[in-house]
Amino acid sequence: MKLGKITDYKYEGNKLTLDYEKGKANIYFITDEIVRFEIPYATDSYESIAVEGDKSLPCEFKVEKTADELSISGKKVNIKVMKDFAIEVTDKKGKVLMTDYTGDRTIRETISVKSMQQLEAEGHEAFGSIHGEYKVQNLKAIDKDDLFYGLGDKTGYLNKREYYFENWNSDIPLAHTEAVPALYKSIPFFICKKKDGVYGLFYDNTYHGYFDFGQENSSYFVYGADDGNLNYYYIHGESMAEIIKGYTYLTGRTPMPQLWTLGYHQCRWGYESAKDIRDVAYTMRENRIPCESVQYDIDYMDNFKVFTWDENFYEKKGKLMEELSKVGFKPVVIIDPGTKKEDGYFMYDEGVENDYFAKAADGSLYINKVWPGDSAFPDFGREDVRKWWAKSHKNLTDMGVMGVWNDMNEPASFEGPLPGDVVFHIGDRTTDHREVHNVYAHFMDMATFSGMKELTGKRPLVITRACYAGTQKYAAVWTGDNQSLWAHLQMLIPQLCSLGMSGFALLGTDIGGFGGTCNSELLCRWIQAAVFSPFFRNHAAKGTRNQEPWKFNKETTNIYRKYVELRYKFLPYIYDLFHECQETGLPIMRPLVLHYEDDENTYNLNDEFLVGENILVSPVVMQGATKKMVYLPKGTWYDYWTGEKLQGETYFIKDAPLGVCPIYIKEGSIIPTYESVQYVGEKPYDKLILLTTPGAGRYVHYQDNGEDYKYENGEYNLYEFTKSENGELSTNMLHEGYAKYNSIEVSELK
Ligand code: MIG
Repeated sequence: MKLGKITDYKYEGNKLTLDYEKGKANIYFITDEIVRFEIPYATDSYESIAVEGDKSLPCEFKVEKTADELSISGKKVNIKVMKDFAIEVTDKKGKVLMTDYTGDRTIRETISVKSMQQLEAEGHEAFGSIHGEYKVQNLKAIDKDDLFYGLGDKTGYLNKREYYFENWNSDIPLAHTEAVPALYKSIPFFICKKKDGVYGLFYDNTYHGYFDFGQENSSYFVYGADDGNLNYYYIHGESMAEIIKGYTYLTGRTPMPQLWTLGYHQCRWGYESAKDIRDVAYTMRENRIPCESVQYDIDYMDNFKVFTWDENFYEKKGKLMEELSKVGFKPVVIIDPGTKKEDGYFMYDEGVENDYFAKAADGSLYINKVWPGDSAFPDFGREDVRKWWAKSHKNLTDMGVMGVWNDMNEPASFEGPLPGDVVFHIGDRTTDHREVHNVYAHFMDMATFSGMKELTGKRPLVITRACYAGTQKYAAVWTGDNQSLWAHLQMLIPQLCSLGMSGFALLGTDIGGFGGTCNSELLCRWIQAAVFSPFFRNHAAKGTRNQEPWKFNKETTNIYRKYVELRYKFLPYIYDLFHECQETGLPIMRPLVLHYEDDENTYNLNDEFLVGENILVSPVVMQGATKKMVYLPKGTWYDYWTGEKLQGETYFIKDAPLGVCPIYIKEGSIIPTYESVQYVGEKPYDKLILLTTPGAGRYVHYQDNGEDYKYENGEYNLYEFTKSENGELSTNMLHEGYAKYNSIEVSELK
């Protein structure tokens, strides 16, 4: 429905209310850079789940009515509001950044109805019709050079232009390719990079959403949602990095993790007994492959009942965990939301007694099947339910559990999807599955985070499969059930970089691939490509070939060890990037375009990434390849393995036999490193080794106890290292509140 012309407006505080001939609209000025646009189709008092609390800051916007339009002038942007709530944003020089497309939707190419029917009769899909008309719909013009980045865990490549996606948290058992429109996560945020300018849009609406970036028609993109308000934030910035800063200002930033969580993790669905876990843990140590955890998948539970422990297969509660903790293993266990329907099982009884579970439309308890069979689904949108769930983690922490891995929280179900009318709540408000689906995991993760924080006093490790925008405040993510395919190794780079640009810093893939059959070459290349993924875990499905490196051959084990050790060496650098993320929201793994926006060669670079600004990784991701075409951006770079000096803005071929992953360090780098250990905590980290490259540079290094919240009271150190052109290094303490290193050494790469 079109709103027609503006008839009146009111400007109060930071809110502009517009009356239209056929409805209303609102504009909220959040900061000089962030403006929220809303057509309150469903409610006039929408409370965001992603954005917590009032984020508005004092800012200046002047509003003027001219003929049929409103002209708004701000400090950073000017905004024109026109009929039908069409919006145009220009920069202060008058260049149009974003403008609504006001024409009709038309398909780029059409075929005859007859051909279409023939195709469909044979089971083909024809590109010849519009994906859908949506209740909430917003079209914006696309310029010839526009590129689209972000949107969370979507498949395919970095640049989303000409692709179509949906937001509906989905557990997809098929291979994740660019033909799959939705995966586990819904993050309705993206950056549009223009030839001369950039902007971000965050469509904060939790209903099933749709994004067509010019596939239907190259002159506009379409955003749609099944219900709710049109509710989007325009985020201004001079660079992509500034947009990410603005977006994470709104939705929050990945908090400081515990240091050990950044180490290596081994996992498999199918470690069916204490013996399996023990064997893997001790074999890790025997092979001298550093490792923090051998994670407990659903097999550890008694009949898949959450917060229980199967003593038949896994021995006495806590015994195995205690034994392995003596050699440095930190217990991490899986938890699913589905709660087994079984009288006498404490979680089910407590949930029923207190009315904590979702209801069917007729008011009866809603039941669907998941691993434990018939199960009920906690109504996590309610605070009392989250408190109960949080407290229930005591069953785990009493055994020594240090990290929780939330799975199946799309929510996934075995007997068809949950119907749209299943009754859930958001706070005290009654609503249904259609609105809650995409935030179900978000609420569950909030509960897990607060429970683990309260019970352990440490920074919680919560790993989640599903999420919504803003979940980065509570959980790390992994990309779900990938497969042992070269295509999935290749996708790791754009997928993690896209999630990174969408606010998620702590993330990773199942190394080696979850489904399917891994082989030694694929595993070697995967550990290399993943060596800087912040969440660093090898995981595989039950029934697949075992994926611990020694299950292949000696060479694989040696290559694997080399890269896990490399990871442990760079731990303090990765940790520093998390510290930086608190301020900037920038991810750890970054696409080159994020720092080299003027360099066209980076716009569609899908097989390289940066780690912070100083390290560039160009892994081999093709079967059989022993050479890699590397692109280095502007500047001087040094080959990490040979010390060779290389000039940027050029492509070249690097020899990369199976044991070599091309890595480059930028000129003037000062990179903090540690000596590799078998696990974090094996020895005190009392020696810092600064890996430097020639050239002047400056670097700030952060150090704290790596575990709890004492840093909030000043218990941390900030070292400022400066290096002059002739290589002289000086240290200045910017903050001193924690035991300092015994020694700081310099090791120059040349
Ligand atoms: O239906 O817990 O993505 O990591 O190993 C499968 C068993 C359920 C899916 C997760 C995967 C995990 C598996 N889970």
